[in-house]
Amino acid sequence: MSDTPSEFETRVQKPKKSFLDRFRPAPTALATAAQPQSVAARLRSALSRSGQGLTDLFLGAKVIDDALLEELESALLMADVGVATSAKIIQQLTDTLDRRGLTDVDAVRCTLEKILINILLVCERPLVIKDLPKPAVILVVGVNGVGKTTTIGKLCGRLKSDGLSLLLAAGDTFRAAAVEQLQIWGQRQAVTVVAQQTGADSASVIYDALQSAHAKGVDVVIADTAGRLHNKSNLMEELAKVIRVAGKIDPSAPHEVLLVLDAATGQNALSQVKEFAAVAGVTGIVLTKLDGTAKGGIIFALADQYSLPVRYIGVGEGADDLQPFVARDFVQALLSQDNRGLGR
Ligand SMILES: Nc1nc2c(ncn2[C@@H]2O[C@H](COP(=O)(O)OP(=O)(O)O)[C@@H](O)[C@H]2O)c(=O)[nH]1
Ligand SMILES: [Mg+2]
Repeated sequence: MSDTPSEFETRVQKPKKSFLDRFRPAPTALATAAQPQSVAARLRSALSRSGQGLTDLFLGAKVIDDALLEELESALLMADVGVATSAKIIQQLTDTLDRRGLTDVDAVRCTLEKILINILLVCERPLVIKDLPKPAVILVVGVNGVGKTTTIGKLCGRLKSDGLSLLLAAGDTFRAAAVEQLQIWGQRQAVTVVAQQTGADSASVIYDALQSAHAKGVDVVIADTAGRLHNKSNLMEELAKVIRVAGKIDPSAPHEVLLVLDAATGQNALSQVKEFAAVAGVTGIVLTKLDGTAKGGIIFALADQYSLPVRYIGVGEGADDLQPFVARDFVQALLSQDNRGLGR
């Protein structure tokens, strides 16, 4: 999709200061910071950009006609649901309308909600650590800047509050700043970080971390990796090596390969899934930055094409801004009419 705002997008532009800004914790906020909003409200405000086209549509609509369906399709495309998946949604909606002869805007909105939830239900498979061997080895992969290290920091907070002991592996050995960034999160969450000097072999850092975790009886090891460009084959080979080396300590490791995707990437996220799945056998997705984009609809295309579990969604930079993915909550937040009122 083009980045130039269309007439439709201009019409639904957000106010300058988003509602979210008032509630998002400062980047330095710790997991213990008071939460002024419920989880549902935070999700609603995070998804407001992606869903605003849809909610505006229904608020303004009086009758169900082809024009409304066309506008709906544009709104889905604008939110980056993608051509094929948008067409499927519209088809399912028109089939239901024809069958049930719906003329009421609210009933149509309800039907749309059900269709959207149904698409996403296949992704609602949370990460359950207790079902994994001990230590559970989670390898976090994805291209540069998508939020891997931040997600690891946030995940530490969640898993620690579940009573699990953790160890982090600073597998992004490309940049000194990457190791430091993970160490800062480790300090905040009081979790040990296994690291080596910049330029060291990433596989060897992860090997050390796994040995240490076995020796100490740690529940979970989370390994960070460098932001591999999915079209750079040497970097992908290095990732394959990390996986082979982890398997020397525990043949079943890694038990979870989390692919982090930036929601704002749009349709490019689909090719990232394809490339990383081929090399690393992705078992789960974390979709980040849903708070800062109007492209949250990419999750429908992901669900439709790959059916991979979406383990978590990222809705901000703070320690509390990681939530397990729940299809109904997500769709309701996306379609919530509160967005409009709250955003003004
Ligand atoms: N708004 C927002 N920013 C995020 C989110 N997740 C990560 N970030 C930011 O994205 C930037 C890159 O994150 P980082 O974890 O370093 O990415 P990495 O290169 O994949 O490890 C940082 O400025 C993070 O604070 C999110 O869910 N929402
Ligand atoms: Mg990083």
